Amino acid sequence: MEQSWRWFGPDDVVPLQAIRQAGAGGVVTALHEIPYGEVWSVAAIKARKALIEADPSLGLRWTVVESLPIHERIKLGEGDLGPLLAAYQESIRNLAVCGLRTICTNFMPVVDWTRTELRHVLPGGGRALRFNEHEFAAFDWLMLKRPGAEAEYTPDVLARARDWHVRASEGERDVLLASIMAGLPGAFDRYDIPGLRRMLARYAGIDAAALRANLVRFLRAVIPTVHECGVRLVWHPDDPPRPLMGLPRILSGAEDFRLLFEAVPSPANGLTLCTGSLGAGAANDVPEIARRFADRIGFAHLRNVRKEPDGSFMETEHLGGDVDMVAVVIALLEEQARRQAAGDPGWRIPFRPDHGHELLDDVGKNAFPGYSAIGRLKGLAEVRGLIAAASRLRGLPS
Ligand code: DNO
Repeated sequence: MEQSWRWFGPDDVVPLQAIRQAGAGGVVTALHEIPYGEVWSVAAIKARKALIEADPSLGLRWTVVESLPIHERIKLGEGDLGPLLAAYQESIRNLAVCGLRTICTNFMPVVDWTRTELRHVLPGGGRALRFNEHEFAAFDWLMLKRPGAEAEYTPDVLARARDWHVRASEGERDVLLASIMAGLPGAFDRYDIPGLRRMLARYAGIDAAALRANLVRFLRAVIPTVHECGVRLVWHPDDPPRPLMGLPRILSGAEDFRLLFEAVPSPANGLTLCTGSLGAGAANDVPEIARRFADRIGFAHLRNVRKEPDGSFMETEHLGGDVDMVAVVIALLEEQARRQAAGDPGWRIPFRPDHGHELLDDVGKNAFPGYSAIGRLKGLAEVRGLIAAASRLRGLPS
């Protein structure tokens, strides 16, 4: 498997040298500064590539684009989409010209990954990302005051949400809003409460079926270009894999992926196996999803979560949560072996240690939430050990 590492570009507090020290060779990045819907020019892509390759002693290579974001109007199916679809296709062509072949994206409306706590203190002083159902309910029901929100939570969660809301200071409420909005680094909209209400209003008529139709419309328009360019578009699952704030989410589990690949069967239409996102869904058997959609997997995010009965979850150590990481890695190694036997020159699946705790000197460094240096280094090291052992014991190429 190809060890890689997410880097947010020149503003990332974790520098390229750290990637080398962690033992990864692949860089996962994006032109975060380019607003959604605008073309990524060949010049801009080349400049970022040159930065990654500037020090040959590091041996780094830009391997995966994460993400080439999809404009909200495409998800909404709003207005004339022609220019936005053309811009997306042009960016894909430009990326392909520069040698980039794996492009990750997602179809989550309004907000990307969502947590209520970005720095939950762990025993010993490390920090982790966490989703507290009652805090999210407090936000949705009592801060956003979304009509109908109350009916979507259990009485117990509502009682704890009210309690949290009564006790929370103005500052704590602001922190909750900022945590929920923190999902997307780079050039994107962050909403305040009135802005979020306006966005939700635009989605008022859009249920899961309508959103899915917009996804399929987008794919039918762009997949021919993706395919022609020899690129694979790999869909990141919803995180968490469930509707939020009344917004539908349609890439949350096996049935969603079945529908996606049935609607657009081209092999250029692929999957980012994000074990942590999928793992937060009570109904998701992640190793089973990995095996079932193995041939679609173009990229993997390996991390773990521990679910709690009320819908809350905690980001755990990479091998420590509910997801059977051993079984996932074996599924990926088996798929690699299949690709190698079929003569696919790109048989190695790129993966990155997704998120890490803030550990030791990470604390206070203000890295993007989840993207600490030492925490990810630890996650990568653990997964690397697992890959080495599993490949040796199963006789599979690593
Ligand atoms: C979170 C990430 C996601 C991911 C996008 C892909 O840490 O895994 O934000 O980059 O959803 O489009």
